[in-house]
Amino acid sequence: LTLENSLRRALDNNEFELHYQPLYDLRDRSITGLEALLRWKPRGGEYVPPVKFIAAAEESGLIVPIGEWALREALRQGKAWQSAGRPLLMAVNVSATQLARPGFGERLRRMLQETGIDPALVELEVTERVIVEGMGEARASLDQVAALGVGIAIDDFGTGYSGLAYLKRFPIDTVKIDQSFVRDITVDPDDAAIVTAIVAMAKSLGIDVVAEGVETEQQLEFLRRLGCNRAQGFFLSRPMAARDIEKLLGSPSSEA
Ligand code: G
Ligand code: G
Ligand code: MN
Ligand code: NA
Repeated sequence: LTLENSLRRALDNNEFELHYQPLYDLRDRSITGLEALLRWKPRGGEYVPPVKFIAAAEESGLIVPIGEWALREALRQGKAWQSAGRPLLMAVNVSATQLARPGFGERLRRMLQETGIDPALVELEVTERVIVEGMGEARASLDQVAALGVGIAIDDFGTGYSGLAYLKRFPIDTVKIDQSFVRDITVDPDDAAIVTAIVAMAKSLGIDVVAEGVETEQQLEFLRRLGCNRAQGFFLSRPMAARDIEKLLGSPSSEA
């Protein structure tokens, strides 16, 4: 069986799941949102991480139905938590191929309506590739996403060689600093300088900043001192299944 055929079958057999990684406000270490991350669990097998199948899904075009399943499932879960008194930001990765497909904005509008989630609780994560190649349909899709009241985040920020002018030409709400800049931030002055510059620039443009890949307390403290107030990473929390997120959050009434 080719990988493409396996993925096709996985979709038919409902073998995809979403895990969720919490996003934190570093000032009080509260959870402000979640990033939905696709997982494939073949029947009777182990989880297959996205690095093993996203490329094949992109090449075959299967990323479109798989990504659409993931988006709908994330919105459904986000609405369930919204209704349970846990209105958290739900961040969903969307590939360039998905956005370039005509009708993306309309399908998103319908999913918002069907699930009933507050659009202000939804953010789509796109890479700079979307911007670089973002003439035509992808650009139109991003404008429609913004018009629906859904946020747009630039994922892996700083790795895309796309220049910076687009930050004011596109409706960008958030940049997510790529984990490659965070890894050595406490020991590499260049990385610290890059992160400092990103934070300052984003602040002056009114754009939110999230640092990715925080794996140590030292990195976290360093980021906080640089003025980066939001982060995610294994040190704070790993991606986990929905029921484990619920355990982590506890019941909203128990905190009142
Ligand atoms: O979970 P992990 O860090 O292994 O994810 C690896 C990559 O897979 C990330 O770059 C992420 O953007 C991508 N990815 C994860 N979930 C989804 C999804 O639901 N849709 C799309 N298009 N990409 C995803
Ligand atoms: O490209 P994107 O940012 O969407 O990818 C997110 C991926 O990063 C997920 O697969 C997630 O598992 C992974 N990730 C999240 N936190 C950390 C971390 O602290 N360290 C490392 N190495 N990977 C992380
Ligand atoms: Mn992401
Ligand atoms: Na990223």
